[in-house]
Amino acid sequence: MKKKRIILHIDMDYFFAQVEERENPHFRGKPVVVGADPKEGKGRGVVSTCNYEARKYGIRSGMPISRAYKLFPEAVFLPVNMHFYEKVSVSIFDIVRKNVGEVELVSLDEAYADITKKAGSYKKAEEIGERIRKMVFRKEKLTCTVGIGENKMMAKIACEEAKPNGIKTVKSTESLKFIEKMKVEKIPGIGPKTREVMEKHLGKKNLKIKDARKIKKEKLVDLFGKRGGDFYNKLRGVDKSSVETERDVKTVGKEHTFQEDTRDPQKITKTFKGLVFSVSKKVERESLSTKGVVVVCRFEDFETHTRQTSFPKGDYDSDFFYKKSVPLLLRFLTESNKKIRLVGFRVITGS
Ligand code: TTP
Ligand code: MG
Ligand code: MG
Repeated sequence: MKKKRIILHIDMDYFFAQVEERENPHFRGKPVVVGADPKEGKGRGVVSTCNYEARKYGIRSGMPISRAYKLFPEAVFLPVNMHFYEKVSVSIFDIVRKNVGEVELVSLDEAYADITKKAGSYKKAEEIGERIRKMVFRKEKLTCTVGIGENKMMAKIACEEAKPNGIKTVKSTESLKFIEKMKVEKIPGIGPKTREVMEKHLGKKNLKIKDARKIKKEKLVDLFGKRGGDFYNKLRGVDKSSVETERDVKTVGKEHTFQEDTRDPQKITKTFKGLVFSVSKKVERESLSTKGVVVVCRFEDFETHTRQTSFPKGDYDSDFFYKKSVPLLLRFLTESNKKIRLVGFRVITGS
C-alpha cells in the first residue's frame, strides 16, 4: 500500500492589500481596496483584493469597483502594482523553499509542498508550517496561513478554515468529519451549476457535503461523467492529485527577441501568434497532451515575467492555445508602460 502523504498549503493573507499596508503603514486599520480606479463610483473594472477591514463592509475580490465604492466610499482605493507583488512573491517562496524544498506554485500568493518525507509526522509538519510562518513574517513582515492535510484539497480547506494568520492541521483520520458540514461548493470543481443538479436529484436545498455523499457513485458518473467519479472521492476527503513542482513539469516552448524594443500591439501579437503556431506544430507532431500555457514577457529593462493558465489535460490545437494565451499577453501590455524586448510561449505537458 502506498504510504499516506502529508501535504502543506500556504496562502498569503489579503496579499496585494497586505503588501500595500506594509509599504504604507498609515493605511493600517483602515479599509484598503486594491483594484481598478473607482473614479468616484463611475469606474469600471473590479476589486483585485481588499484587507479584512474592507471585508467587514462586504467588499470582496472580483466585485465591480463601483459597487465597492458604494459600500464604503471612504476606503483607501489603490491601483494594482503587479510588478511589485511579483517581487515580494519571489522572496516569500524562496523562504518557503528553504524549509520544504521544491514547491508547486499555484498563484503569486499560494503554493503546495509534499512534506511526507521531510516531516514524517503531522506534529513535525505543523512545526515546519509554524517555522515558515515565522520566517515569512520576520523577513517580509507579512502574515500568511498554512494548512496541512493528507492531500492537496484537504490542505487547502484546512488553510481556508485557519485564515487569517493561522495554521491548521487536519489528520487523515479527521478528514471525513472535518468537511461534512461544509457547503458542497467547498469541493474544487463543484460550483453553483453542479450544486443545483445535485440538489434537484436529492430534492434538497443548501446542500452540505454530508448530504451530497448520499448520491451513489454510479449516479454521480451518470450525472457528471468522469468528473462524477472525482466528486465521489473529493466529497469523502480523497484527492489523489500529486504536488507538481517546477522540476516535474515539462514544457515545450519558443521565444522571440525583437530587433528593437516595442509596444506595438499588432507587431507583438503577430509575432506571438507565430510562436504559438510553431509550438502547436511540435505538440501535434509529438502527440503531446497538454494542461496549460505559459506566456513569457521580458521588458526593455530585462525584467522578465511569466503568466500561465491551466485547463484539463488533453489534445488541443493552435487556435485553442492562442485563445487561452493571448489575454495573458495583452495583460502584460496593459499593466506596464515599458517596451517589450522578448515574448515567449510554452505549453505545459501532462505528466
Ligand atoms: P487570494 O489568496 O484568493 O486572496 P487574498 O490573498 O487577497 O486574501 P485571503 O486572505 O483570503 O487569502 O488571492 C491572492 C491575490 O490574488 C490577491 O491578493 C489579489 C489577487 N486576486 C485578484 O487579482 N483577483 C481575484 O479575483 C482574486 C481572488 C485574487
Ligand atoms: Mg491569499
Ligand atoms: Mg491565494
